[in-house]
Amino acid sequence: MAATLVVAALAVGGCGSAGSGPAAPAVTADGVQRVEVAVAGGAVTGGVRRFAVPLGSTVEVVVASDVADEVHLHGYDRTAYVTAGATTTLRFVADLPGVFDVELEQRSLPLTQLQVS
Ligand SMILES: [Cu+2]
Repeated sequence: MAATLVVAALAVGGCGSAGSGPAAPAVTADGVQRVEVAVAGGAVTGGVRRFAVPLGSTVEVVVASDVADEVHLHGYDRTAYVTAGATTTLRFVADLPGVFDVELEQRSLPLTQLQVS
């Protein structure tokens, strides 16, 4: 659980273009695209990344956070609340193509980007 702090190595934040293209999420046994994000100390552990998910697939964005906030998926306009020290899962069908930001709404903290195509 309490992994090392990789955050500092990854330079300053900002929703940078991740450089090396989108990553592939984990896929569960039942075909769900699973993107996991952890927030600790006001930053996304490992940095903000973009994930490519297939159009029409079921996606779960799993957010673990050390602060309470609202997880907001733009474009689809879906929200899920997370309490401090807990995890929340935002599950939806990716039926709208494009690139969509996920953020901690109250802090305007970018969490990840989903590229649906
Ligand atoms: Cu938002």
